[in-house]
Amino acid sequence: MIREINFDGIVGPSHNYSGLSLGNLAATRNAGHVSRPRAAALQGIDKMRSNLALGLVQGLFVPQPRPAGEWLSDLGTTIEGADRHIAANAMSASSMWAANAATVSPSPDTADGKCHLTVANLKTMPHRSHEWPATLAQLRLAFAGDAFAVHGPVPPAFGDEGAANHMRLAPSHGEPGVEVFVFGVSGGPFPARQHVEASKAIARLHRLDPGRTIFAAQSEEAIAAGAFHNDVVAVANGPVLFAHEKAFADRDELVAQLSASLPHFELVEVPDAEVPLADAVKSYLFNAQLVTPPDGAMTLVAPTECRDTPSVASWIERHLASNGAIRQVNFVDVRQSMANGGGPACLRLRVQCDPADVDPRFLVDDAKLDRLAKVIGDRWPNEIASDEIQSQSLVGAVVQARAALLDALELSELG
Ligand code: SUG
Repeated sequence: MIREINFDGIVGPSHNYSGLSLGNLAATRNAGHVSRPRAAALQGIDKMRSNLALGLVQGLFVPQPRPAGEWLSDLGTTIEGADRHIAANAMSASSMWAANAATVSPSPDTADGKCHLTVANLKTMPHRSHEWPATLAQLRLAFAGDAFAVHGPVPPAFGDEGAANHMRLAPSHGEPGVEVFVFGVSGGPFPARQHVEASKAIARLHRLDPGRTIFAAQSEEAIAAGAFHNDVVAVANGPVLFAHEKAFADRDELVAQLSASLPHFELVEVPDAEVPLADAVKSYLFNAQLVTPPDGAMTLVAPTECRDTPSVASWIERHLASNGAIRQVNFVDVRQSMANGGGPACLRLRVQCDPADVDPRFLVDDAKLDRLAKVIGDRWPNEIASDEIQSQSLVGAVVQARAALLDALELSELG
């Protein structure tokens, strides 16, 4: 049976704040701060635990090899020899944000009845541009059977940032849906990271029905306000689109298209007058997981920052009291990731498929999370200061920590 599985990226042992993503306001603000990789990874584990407790199916992706040796070698250098900026790009733990791993079209939407995944090229930011080969290796292992078609990246002339710019609406997960690809044209002072050429290529490769595929531009104002991915200002689940009023360049057109193609389409829109764009970006209200647990009560898994932002906290209170589409809000503490601009939704890739078709090493239960928490507690660095990025002892600890995790998951072949 088709279920939604959230695959969370485990926060890697090299998690640090290097201010590498122009247009990502949190990452820029926290550049140079001391990071806490162990706490970061344990926050991620706790989020997975609370989603399991909701009755959801949970999966994981493992951190990538850091330093990124092949990338450094292609640049003719090593982690010891590289200048500080290149070294930071090679040590980033950014693959934790699994929403940028791939774009996924489940089997009910595709002409060949397979679940298609295209690994994101992430070409706009140097530290993310070298993620895709290790991501692809993992996707090919996790989704190996005939039920899946795993594609390489679209050519790097065209930026693709994966599921963070893709939304699927459907009456239920197992029924044919409408796929919305959101792209950027201009971001004011910031780059538009998702290009329409890439989105269209993915829709073709995934063999989607053009009649049930929508391309919508992000508003320039949203990108300029810090919405470097669409999932900072919008999220969909089932027939519901939860979005900020200013998320899209042509909001009316998108709403008209969705209403025409999806019976029971429901828009939960947050007006700028109630939650200004700046508060939405700061709190990551929309970078939440909008999920349907087995009891059917649509739940928003939102960062604790939403509780601490008055305009957002009151909007949530009003929505719950009004008996709106979102019936419940669970707050999760992912502050270490948030400080780099990654909320609960960034940390997961949604795949709607039969869990029996997935390599079980990528699925978790509480017992497996206990084992992972032990490895993380024993091996992950407590803190990383920005001047430590190239230190031999840190690099050694990062390599060994990852090896211990792969060993615990019996995934050493990804070594
Ligand atoms: O690509 N931050 C990530 C955050 C990604 C969030 N993902 C989604 N919205 N789906 C990025 O900007 C910061 C790394 C640093 O600066 O050290 C970073 O890469």
